[in-house]
Parts: sequence; structure tokens; C-alpha cells
Amino acid sequence: MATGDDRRIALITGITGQDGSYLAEFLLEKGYDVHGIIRRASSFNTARIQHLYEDPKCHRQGKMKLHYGDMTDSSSLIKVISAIQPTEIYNLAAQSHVMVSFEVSEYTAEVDAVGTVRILDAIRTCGLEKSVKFYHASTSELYGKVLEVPQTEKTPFYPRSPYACAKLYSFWIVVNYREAYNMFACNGILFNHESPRRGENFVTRKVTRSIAKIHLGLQDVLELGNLDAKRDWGHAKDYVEAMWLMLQQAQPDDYVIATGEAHSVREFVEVAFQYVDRTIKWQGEGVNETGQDAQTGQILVRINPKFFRPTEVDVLLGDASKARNKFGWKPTVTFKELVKDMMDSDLELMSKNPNA
Ligand code: NDP
Ligand code: GDR
Repeated sequence: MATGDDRRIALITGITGQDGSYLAEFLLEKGYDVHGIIRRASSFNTARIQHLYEDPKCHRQGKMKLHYGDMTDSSSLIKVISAIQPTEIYNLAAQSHVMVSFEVSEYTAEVDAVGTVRILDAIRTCGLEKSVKFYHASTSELYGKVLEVPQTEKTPFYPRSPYACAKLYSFWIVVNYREAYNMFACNGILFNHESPRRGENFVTRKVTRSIAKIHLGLQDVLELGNLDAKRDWGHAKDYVEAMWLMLQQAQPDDYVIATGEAHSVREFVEVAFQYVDRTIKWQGEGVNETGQDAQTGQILVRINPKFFRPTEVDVLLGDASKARNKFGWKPTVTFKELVKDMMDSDLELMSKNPNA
């Protein structure tokens, strides 16, 4: 382990998630000692970082260590921070599903809002507030109801879900602790970012998994909710670099990270079907709309009202000029390349393991 001023010790909450796994890889590559907080679960929840855990360079030589903890349990956060004395903390842990947050609203607030102040206070309890650099996973969901397009760091917030309301609290508590205690604390206002490691119930992954299954004859129809929502979709690998870059600046600040391009769910579906040589023809309207195979007429996409949200976010489109001007960040993966990456991965996964 490095010592003195050269210490590079990162703690990642949410290391088992999509972003946590890419960030762990990125930081290990940069020579950091990486620590992650994992939750106790009744079955293994470390699939996304298993390859690192098994890599002798990482786990067995002590470059990566996992600790049990939970964002709802202050004492576990204090114990881990006190034991490892991190130089950088990346707070990615969250109940991150917007639709699910309508079902488990109180828990979402516990983890996503109160959890953030718990970890900020844990840093202070350990006396590290002057030395540690803190990244918080903020979100474009804060913009919610569209007041301005594209959205920048100056666009007013109007959250539209229990998830976004919880993340609104965590955004401001990070700003408040930065101002009150002079902490190096940043909010990354990240727009949607996807990858083959995206959770299966987010729309992009649901689409690429289902289309891979339809292509292989394992599934007939893909059921979706609102096809008209527009999102600014980037690749998670690009976005974890931005997290790190924020913490390497002279001053802490908040930054939008986005591609600057928005596409509808409908377009995502069309491009993903095109990848397996099927063209979709849309018929009907609203909940009666279907997506049919242009050649055979077979219904491949059906609308199911159960996937509509009580309040929807119609258009998210970010302007990441501030990050580009300040530290040169820009996305490297285009929309079509993102769809291709996810389709290739799910086609391979489903052909090897049809029950996945
Ligand atoms: P994931 O849902 O893939 O990962 C969430 C992580 O948080 C998992 O490791 C999960 O653990 C962990 N977690 C959940 N609840 C708790 C808890 N109570 N205590 C400790 N850990 C917990 O999310 P992403 O990787 O996609 O996103 C990372 C962060 O960025 C989240 O905060 C999300 O809200 C935010 N964000 C994501 C965007 C995106 O497009 N991906 C865009 C903007 C913000 P387990 O594996 O055990 O479930
Ligand atoms: P989002 O991602 O809510 O933007 O939050 P999600 O992929 O869940 O939804 C995107 C849009 O697609 C519409 N949609 C569907 N969504 C899901 N999940 N399932 C469906 O069947 C479906 N049909 C249509 C949704 O209504 C929505 O408009 C993600 C998460 O990663 C958050 O944690 C993060 O903060 C934001 O991105 C930025």
C-alpha cells in the first residue's frame, strides 16, 4: 500500500453496480488501492466485479478489498472509513431505479438522501474532511419536468419521482458540506449511461436482452411502457472517467456529464432491431400501439400500461460544455456504438445461456 502524500486509496460505495464495476477497473489501472462496500445478500451479488476479485494482481495482492456495509448503517460506514483512511470516496450506492422508487419511496430516501449525509458525517467523524476528496453520484433526473433544453448546471431542478426527490436532497447536502466545512465534495450530474453491465430492468438493457432472445427464438414479444421518452444515453465507461477527473481538479465543483444527443425509447428499439436485420413498423396509438416486423407483420413490441410511471420525465438532453472546458472530458462512444456493444454482449450471453 502506498504511503505519505502519494497514497491513492479509493473507497467506492456501490462497487457491485454498473458504474462501480467500471470505476474499480479504471482506478486499479491507475494504481489505486480500491476498497468497496458490499451489502450482505442471500446469494452472491458480486458478478460484475468477480473478474477483479479473482485477478491475482487485484484481490490477492491486496489492491482490491471488499467490506460489508450499508448506506442505512452509519456505524459500518464509520468503521470502513476509519480503517482504510481513503484519499478519495466515490459515493455511487443507491436504490437507483426510478419506477421502483414509487414502490419503495421511504427506503429510497433512506439510502439515496439520508445515506449521503451519513457518509459525509462519517468522513467528519473520522477527521478526514480536510483531506478526503468526495464524489457524489448526482443525476439528470433532478431536471425532471422540462424547463429548459439542453440542461446545464444552471438549469433549475424539478424532480418527478421519489428517487429524484431523494437525489435532490443529496445534491444540496453535498453543496452544503462543501461550503460549511470546506470539503472537497463534487456532484457529478450524470445523464443516462448504459453498457452490457446495465441492470436488466432499465429500458436499454431490457430492450437488448429481449431482442437478443427474440432473434434466437427464445422470446416472442417485448413489452414496454412510454416509447416517447427521450434520453441522452452515453457509455458508462466514458462516464466513470469523468468522475475521477472531477476529483483531480484544483477546486471542487458540480458538473453535467452528457453526450449532447437525445434519442427516444422508440429509436433505441428501432436501432437495436435493425442490428439483427429486422425493421419495425409502428401501428396504432397510445397503449394500443404495436411494433410489427415490417416484412412478416409479426408483433414484436407491445405496450403494457404497467410500465408507465405516475409522473414521467419527457426529455433529458445535457450540455457538458463546463466539463469539456474545465478538464477536456468528452464522450467517445456514439449512440449506435452503444447499441451495438449491448446487442453483441446480449446475443453472446443468450446464445451461451438461454436462461440468463
Ligand atoms: P446500480 O443500480 O447498477 O448500482 C447501485 C449500487 O448501489 C449497487 O452496488 C448496489 O448494491 C448498491 N446499493 C444499493 N442500495 C444500497 C445500500 N442500502 N447500501 C449499500 N449499497 C447499496 O446503479 P449504477 O451503477 O447505474 O449507478 C451508480 C450511481 O449513479 C447510483 O447512485 C445512480 O443513482 C447514479 N446515477 C446513475 C446513472 C445511470 O445512468 N447509470 C445516471 C445518473 C446517476 P447491490 O449490487 O447489492 O444491489
Ligand atoms: P431512467 O432509466 O428512469 O431514465 O433512470 P430507465 O431506463 O428506467 O427509463 C428510461 C425511460 O424509458 C421509459 N420506459 C421504460 N423504462 C423501463 N425501465 N422499463 C420499461 O419497460 C420502459 N418502457 C419505457 C421510462 O418511462 C423512461 O422514460 C436512469 C437510472 O439509471 C437512474 O438511476 C439515473 O439517475 C437516470 O437514469 C439518469
